[in-house]
Amino acid sequence: MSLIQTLPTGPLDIVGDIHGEFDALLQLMAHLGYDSEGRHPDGRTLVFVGDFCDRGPNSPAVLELAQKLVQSGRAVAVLGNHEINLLREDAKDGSGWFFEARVERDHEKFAPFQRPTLEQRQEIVAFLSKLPIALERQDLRVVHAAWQEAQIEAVRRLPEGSVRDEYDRWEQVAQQQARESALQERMEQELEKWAHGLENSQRQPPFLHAHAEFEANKQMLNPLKVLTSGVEQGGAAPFFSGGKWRFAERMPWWDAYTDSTPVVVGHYWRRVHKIDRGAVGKGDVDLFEHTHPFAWHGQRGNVFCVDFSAGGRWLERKSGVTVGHDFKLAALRWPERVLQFDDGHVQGTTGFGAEEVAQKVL
Ligand SMILES: [Mn+2]
Repeated sequence: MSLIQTLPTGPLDIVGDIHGEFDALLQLMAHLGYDSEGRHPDGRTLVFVGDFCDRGPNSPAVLELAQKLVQSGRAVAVLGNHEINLLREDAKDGSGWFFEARVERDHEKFAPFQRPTLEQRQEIVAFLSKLPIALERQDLRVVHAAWQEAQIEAVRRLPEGSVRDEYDRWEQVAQQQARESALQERMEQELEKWAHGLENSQRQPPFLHAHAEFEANKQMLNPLKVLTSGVEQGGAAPFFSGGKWRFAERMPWWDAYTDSTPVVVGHYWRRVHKIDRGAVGKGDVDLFEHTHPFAWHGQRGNVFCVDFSAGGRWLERKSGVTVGHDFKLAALRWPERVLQFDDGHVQGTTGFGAEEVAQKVL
């Protein structure tokens, strides 16, 4: 089986990035009308867009339930960038629930969080190793971050289970290219001149050109990376995101998406209310600044980001405000195009198929 697989037939409920928020997932499933086994009286099927884990209080329980639903054939799922980090043992900000090396540092920021037993760890890796990168059928496409035709075609040729090895291989290619083109040397020179490193949020580095070039190269070279963490290009100013200073910024790829098939993604931290992105460690450009919270987006109005930033709930717990006020878990019901939120709120979406191109011309 390929890493690009077929979506089930019938009506779907496409669930956004969960990030360890197990209670929100249970609430959402109940509001959608699923029982705990994932059965729905109207024969609907759950679809997960990835980013099940990291930051939130109970990633093991989320993954255990997802595994149960997927293995019983009652749900399908694609990998998010956070699952790929886990598979590659790349311990990043918020992954201390899984990685020993990160526990202490993450405790301060995200605790309390459940950690998996040895048996759960093995189950998690076995489950994630088998997930596809994208799902498709005639009327819909689902991928974690970006639907890009060339990268989809490259990944279509890769067999199920090959994500970790293929991803590692591309990382090596990027590093080799950097060494051969002296980019690596220029990056080292940049770091010699900047003594504070790239993980100190209080110390903003100058724009490091070689770093920007390397980040963008590394991102765009690797088809698995493009599909699961999006399209990037060298930015104009350094920004702090995901625990480190970065120089390549996310691009709204949907503005160049001209296919007629709608795409549903997660990943991009959309929000219902205005949130302080810097406070949740997202210092980059807000790609939804000029998009209505419930609107379809992109050139043809046929792309929808269903990630409503549940991954920021740790901040609400820390600051003592109502958990879930700003950071929500949502599902997009298809073909109805209605949003169901974990707090019970139901919301229609707007602008599907809107002729934004024509509007821009006017
Ligand atoms: Mn993501």
